[in-house]
Amino acid sequence: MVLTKHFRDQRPGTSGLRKRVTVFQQPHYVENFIQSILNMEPKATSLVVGGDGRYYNDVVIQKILSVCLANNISRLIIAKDGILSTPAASTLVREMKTDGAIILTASHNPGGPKGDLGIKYNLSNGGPAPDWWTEELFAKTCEITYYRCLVRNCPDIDISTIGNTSFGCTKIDIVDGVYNHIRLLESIFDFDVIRDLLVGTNETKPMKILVDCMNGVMGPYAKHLFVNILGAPESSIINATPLEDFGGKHPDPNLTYATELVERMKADPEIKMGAAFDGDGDRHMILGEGAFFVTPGDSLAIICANLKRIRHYNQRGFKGFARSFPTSPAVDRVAQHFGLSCYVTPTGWKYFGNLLDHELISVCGEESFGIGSEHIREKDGLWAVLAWLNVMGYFSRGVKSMTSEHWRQFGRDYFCRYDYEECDSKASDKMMSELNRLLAKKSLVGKKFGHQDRYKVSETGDYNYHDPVERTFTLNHGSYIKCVPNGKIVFRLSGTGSTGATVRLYLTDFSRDKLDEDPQEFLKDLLDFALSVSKLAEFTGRTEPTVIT
Ligand code: G16
Repeated sequence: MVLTKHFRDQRPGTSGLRKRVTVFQQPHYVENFIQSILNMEPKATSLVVGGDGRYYNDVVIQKILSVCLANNISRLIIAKDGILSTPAASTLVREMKTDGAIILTASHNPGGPKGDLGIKYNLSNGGPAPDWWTEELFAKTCEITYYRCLVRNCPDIDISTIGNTSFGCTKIDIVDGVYNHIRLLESIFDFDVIRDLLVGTNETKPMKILVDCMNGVMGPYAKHLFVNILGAPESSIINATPLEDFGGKHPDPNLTYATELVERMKADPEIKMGAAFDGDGDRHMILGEGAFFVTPGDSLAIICANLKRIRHYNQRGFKGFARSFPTSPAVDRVAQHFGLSCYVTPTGWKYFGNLLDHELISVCGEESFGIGSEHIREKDGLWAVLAWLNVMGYFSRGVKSMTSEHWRQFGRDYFCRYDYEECDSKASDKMMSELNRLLAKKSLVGKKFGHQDRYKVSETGDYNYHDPVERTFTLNHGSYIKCVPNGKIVFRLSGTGSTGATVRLYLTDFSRDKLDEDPQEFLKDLLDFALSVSKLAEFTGRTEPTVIT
């Protein structure tokens, strides 16, 4: 038993505790947090442990094992070398029926000694712990006075070889996380259809794809799936070696950071589909010929519109869909078309858990490049890419043609997100509270703006969510301005950054017949209005965003 003092900054954000590596390097910091998790789950007897392989993961994993062993957890399932994608962790929890998982990931945030690290806890359904749980966890981190761990100088547990071992009364399974997850995906999709697409048949030539693993956890998964199983050439996979610092890159699959993929697709029109994953493999980006960009909102809608072409959903049927509040409503139109419900949740995958567990929805997604389904309780980059390939194989169509066809049928939802990263926290908080005061007064309602008064403000406020399963309310999940006919502006502060504040500004609009406009041009009037109402430049000093997606 080690006596300790509490840290005041261990409140989890949108997706677990994310901080600079240097914060986790403080003595007792990791052990306090892990002991607090175990104090939250005193009956837990079995856990999955793994992470995205970033810098300092190896040290943290040994600390986690030490605390878990000293707390007599009876079964630990650990990924070989500690490297496990977040969707594979969710798969293992569900298949091995463990009480939960401790997942080391800061997802798309940069890694390395000066980068970020994260720890999150998933419950026995395989999904991220909900708000009430993380709030109680935070309270436990504030009360902690001691933790248990193995004696100092105890040698590290060898996690480099697959197999079973034991330590005291704890059974330890070192597993290959790739295998279980891909086997699960094989039970959902028609791999023969995808193989024919990628390898070609007597009548069709092979379709060239390029998959960018961004030096994150996905390299081994992508090689095994696309090359060994589905027959694509090895050259289809790039940046496939997991690196502690992601090769100095930002492992975020968007047009700004997946530059190699974008450049190579622009240079080679023979590459018909591009995909990129983030550091822990739950996010993905889809590109078509010439680096044609599919917004995540469209990707979600197109997959949902074509679920009947995917074996699992065709056989079992599908119940409903869900999206986060800032995500474009493209999927709502698909739900309406099928006569199904589309739930709108706050930002963060944890809000989909109840809807999936109670079989209210089959597929859900967020604008931040995350889509997933009922098969696990995390977003799943591989699942999304396979869904596209399966449907493309079914129709023998490319990404661009499928997207254009979707717009012709449903109309086009234009979407842009502007991120202003590492702003001054106090200034950003002030901007948001002034904005919320203004929006609560409703004084903007009725105001016209834009070219030829294109928009009229119809509603303003801060988004509150009513969970239909738990019947609880969670408040203040995005300051919004809705406009007729179809415009929407949302501001919120990120809950995953590690320094300063990231202001996110989301813009959406819809057109039934203008299908080929430049999104930034189409949304320019909304952007100008959002910037003037929020006084963003005045408060933060920022005149340009750091990332536009
Ligand atoms: C961001 C995204 C959310 C996402 C969250 C966690 O949160 O906006 O949609 O759920 O990251 O995603 P991941 O686990 O891939 O990091 P925030 O609060 O930074 O906007």
